[in-house]
Amino acid sequence: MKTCLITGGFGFIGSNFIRFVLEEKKDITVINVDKITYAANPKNLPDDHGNYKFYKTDIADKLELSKVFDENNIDYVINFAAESHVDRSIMDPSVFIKTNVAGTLNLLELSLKRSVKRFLQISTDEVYGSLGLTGKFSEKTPLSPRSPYSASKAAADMLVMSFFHTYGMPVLISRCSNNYGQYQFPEKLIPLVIINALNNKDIPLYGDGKNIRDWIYVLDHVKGIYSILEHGKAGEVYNIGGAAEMENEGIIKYILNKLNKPFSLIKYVKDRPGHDRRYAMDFSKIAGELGFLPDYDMEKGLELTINWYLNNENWWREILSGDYKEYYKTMYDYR
Ligand code: NAD
Ligand code: TDX
Repeated sequence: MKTCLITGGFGFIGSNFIRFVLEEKKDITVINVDKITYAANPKNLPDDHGNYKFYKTDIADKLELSKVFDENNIDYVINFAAESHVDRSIMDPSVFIKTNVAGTLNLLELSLKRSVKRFLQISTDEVYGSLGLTGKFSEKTPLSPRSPYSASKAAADMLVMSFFHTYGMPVLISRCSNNYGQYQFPEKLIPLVIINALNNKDIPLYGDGKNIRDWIYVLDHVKGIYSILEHGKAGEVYNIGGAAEMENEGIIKYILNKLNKPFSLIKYVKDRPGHDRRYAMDFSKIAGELGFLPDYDMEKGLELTINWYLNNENWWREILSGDYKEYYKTMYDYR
């Protein structure tokens, strides 16, 4: 039996990853450490599973976090915990530094002290900055973050690598493109479009709508993360991608068509400051070294995602009725 400490396990990607591990990997015990921020939802995981323990702990609180390490013999650490929304980082950057940078440092220090066997940092393509119409991000692309969110993630990546070079700690970093799928918080583009369309509400499209994101279905990301944990080489960075570049306007129109809703719901609004124009991932390294290839194309992934939101209205209606209302007003009312 191995013990894997997973932070941010009640969030979108973390919960999908934990569900995969509990269902598929019977020789792993999961310790989920989550602060339960606005983005977390304990209902993202069933509460009747074995091989699982939860701690309501802030990774930025080193003393509390050290208790988790004291009480468990941890073999692996996977750090999903983060403030993850670019727009929120523009409104209020400080918590991004606290969680994404200081929290990661706490995890690194405690993991080093306990000689964990592998430390996997879940990073993002956004650390590379913004592309023009051509080219792709490879692991050799210099870091050039442009939002407080991506700057905090880049800072964390650098700390992680420093623990490899300075202390010889067995760290790994994955950098993935934009995820979509089941259990994604409605502030992000794809669930926001599905939910607003179902409610016949305006869909805010930033700027000229031509920004491009490279999309990946969350279960492909989960698969990539597991392959890095199992077979990745310590001290290495691995890009993960879904080979699915799309303009924001195109993706919104695609979803509206699927839901039989009119394009007149689209409302062009003021652009996001510093809005990255295009992301595109070269993931040939993980494909060549670890045999990773995405299983879901955009058509299949979106069909599964749209159906999930159609079948899980209670899940998102509960979120919409809480603090999210206030957030939505602040973010969009005067845009
Ligand atoms: P999310 O916002 O849905 O979930 C984040 C989780 O982390 C929540 O459960 C939250 O409560 C928890 N958390 C936040 N601060 C914490 C703290 N101080 N201590 C403990 N727990 C804390 O995020 P997500 O979309 O699931 O992203 C997970 C990770 O993947 C992040 O590190 C993000 O940067 C990275 N990532 C996300 C995407 C994407 O498209 N969503 C793409 C690439 C990488
Ligand atoms: O209302 C909106 N209107 C709009 O036009 C929102 C929420 C977004 N957008 C645009 C901005 C982006 O070009 O859609 C695109 C996607 O936006 P987000 O869903 O906010 O994602 P993005 O900013 O690309 O970042 C995401 O991918 C990388 C995740 O939130 C990050 O956590 C991850 O690291």
